Amino acid sequence: MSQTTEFARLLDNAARTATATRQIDPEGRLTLAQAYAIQSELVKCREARGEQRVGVKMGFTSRAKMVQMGLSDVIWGRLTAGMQIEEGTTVDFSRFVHPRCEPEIAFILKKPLAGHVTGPQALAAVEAIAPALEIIDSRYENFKFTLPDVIADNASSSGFVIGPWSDPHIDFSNLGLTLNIDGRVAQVGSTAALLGHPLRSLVAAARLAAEADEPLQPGWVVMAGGATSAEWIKAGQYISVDMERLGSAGFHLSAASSDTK
Ligand code: OOG
Ligand code: MG
Repeated sequence: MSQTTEFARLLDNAARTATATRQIDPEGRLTLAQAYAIQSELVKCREARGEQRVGVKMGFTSRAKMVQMGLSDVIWGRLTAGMQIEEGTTVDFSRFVHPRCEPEIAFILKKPLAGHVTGPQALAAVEAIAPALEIIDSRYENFKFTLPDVIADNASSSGFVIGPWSDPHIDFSNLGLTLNIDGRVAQVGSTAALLGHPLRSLVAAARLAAEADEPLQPGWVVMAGGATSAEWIKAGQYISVDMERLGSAGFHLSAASSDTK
């Protein structure tokens, strides 16, 4: 078995069983290309189980996230249907290792997009925008990783929630937002935290998609990245995002592990 396959299976297994694993590259020796090859194979394991590819997520597109995690390269991960959590529903807490949640803005595309594009070109491919939440759940012990580690682990992606879709032809460059836990404000921010304008995150996604030879597809969701630091979330909580002009999105975490022990 190649090392790529070995690491992809290790991480896929950790995600499926919600069990933390050791870092695969604590010294950061793997190249980014090797790390993305592991990610690609990991996502193929999900697809082999029948999960559809539904989009991409961007990581470290805000200073708050770079500072929180100590990494400064913009990265991406692949979203599959099994990660989507319907707005307002309850998720089983036992599916996570040590989840955190962060407020994001999501794009849904109406045209393919790849390569070096301008902001207006990227916008022309957008069908709609929405307030969103991402649940990140690093498969590594103590949520600790190097850049190759987190890339291989599909950029910590675990779940995402999308709120109401809006026309993208409004100025969404600087929309105020809060991340709320049980109705209390936990983080305050703005969409401007995303590279100065969230559209720049989509521009970066188009570039990374071209480099990976995987053009963004019509119907795909692009999660632009956490606009604030992520918050630890616990069983029984209700987590929501409120975004100026675009509205809200939220979900519940089940009270405790609902397995029948
Ligand atoms: C890595 C994923 C980063 C974001 O929005 O910046 C990310 C992590 O923080 O574990 O999802
Ligand atoms: Mg994120």
